[in-house]
This record gives sequence, structure tokens and C-alpha cells, in this order.
Amino acid sequence: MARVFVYGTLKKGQPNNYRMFDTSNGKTEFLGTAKTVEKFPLVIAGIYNVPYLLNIPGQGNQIHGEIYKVDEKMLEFLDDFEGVPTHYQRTLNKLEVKEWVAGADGETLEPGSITEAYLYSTKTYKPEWTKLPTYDNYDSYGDHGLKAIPANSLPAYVD
Ligand code: PCA
Repeated sequence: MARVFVYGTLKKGQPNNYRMFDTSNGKTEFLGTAKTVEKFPLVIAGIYNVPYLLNIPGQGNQIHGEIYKVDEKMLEFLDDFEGVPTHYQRTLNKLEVKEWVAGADGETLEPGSITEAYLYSTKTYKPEWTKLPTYDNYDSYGDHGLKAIPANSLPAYVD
């Protein structure tokens, strides 16, 4: 079992959340909401309008997201889905709990307490991405107008 913090298209209400609850990918349990202790630039980039957390601690914003408990199978699925290690890298990060689902993981964490979970960030970004607008709470359907495009809806030759 592992804990994963998601801040992008895997959050509730976002276009890839259903993949975490597809039991053929493994098991997932929602534990609560949190924000990163460190600031990071969260940008929307590339032809698919993908949210990327650039691994530049100290720049940008504390990032809001959700913590899930996943089994090994789901962790492997997520690593594969997120293109680890070329596209994103999975690292352990400190998180400040906002709301915890009481007892979900056999323990209760108070709002404001610090915990740790894996998240997907990238060191393999294009230099110009550091100049893009940053967000603190990703929403694919937000007024930035940069709705995430499912990879399988694009022609194969576009990369
Ligand atoms: N999926 C992962 C990383 C970025 C994305 O869209 C997430 O939601 O955390």
C-alpha cells in the first residue's frame, strides 16, 4: 500500500479520476484533501493541455489536491499512465492535511497536520514552461479555457 497525492486530472471531478476507480487497474481509497508544504509551479502545457507540477520547490504556489491510498497494482498503473520516469517522476513530498476522512486509513489526521505521500512532478520540462501562468488548484474546466485533451482522441502522428 502507498499514499499518492493527486493535484491534476486524477482529482475528483477531473477527466482521469475514473481510472483510479477502475478495479482492473487496482485498488484505491480516498483519504482526504491536502496541500503541498512546499511551493511549486503548477502549469498547463503541451498539446494535450496537461497539468504539470514543475519540480522547482520554492517557486509558484502551495498546491491543493487529494490523498489516496492505493495498492501496488494501482501504483504500477499510475506510474505507467503518468509516463514515469521520462514524463513525470514520482517523489515523496510533505503535505498539510486539510480534511481527512475519519478512520479511512485506520488513523485520523487533524487539519493542519503534516504527512507524506507520493506525487507526480517533472524535472524533464521544457525551459519555456517556467514562464507559463501558475495555478494553485487545478481545474481542467476552469476559465483558463485549457481543457485537458484525452491522449486517445488525437491522431497518432501528433506528439
Ligand atoms: N495527473 C496526475 C499528475 C498530473 C495529472 O494530470 C495528478 O492528477 O496528480
